[in-house]
Amino acid sequence: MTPRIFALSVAIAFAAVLLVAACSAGTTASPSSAPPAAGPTISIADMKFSSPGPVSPGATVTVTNADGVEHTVTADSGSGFNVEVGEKGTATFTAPSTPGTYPYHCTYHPAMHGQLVVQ
Ligand SMILES: [Cu+2]
Repeated sequence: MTPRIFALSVAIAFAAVLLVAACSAGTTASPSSAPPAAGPTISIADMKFSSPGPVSPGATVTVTNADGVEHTVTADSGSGFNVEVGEKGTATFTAPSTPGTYPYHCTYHPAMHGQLVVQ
């Protein structure tokens, strides 16, 4: 191998390493910059809760509020969860770690009721 070809090989190998490094940097960086994966979501619209299916214990539950008024997702009993969601806002809370059915309501609108199933 002539020195010239050797230098060319080294350059190609170096470029390949840079390419791989760039790719892996891209894949490791994307999870933090991308929006969180869609998890269980309680949607509020027209003064009604729309609950997700059963969620895992300790899951992060997202609450979206399409209404022009503030709501809360408040467990009926105990200190299971209680989160305020501003108008057109989004909030998250942590589901209870104990499996069960957790009825909840909105403290501002006592007629609003829902149920969170943890299993
Ligand atoms: Cu409300």
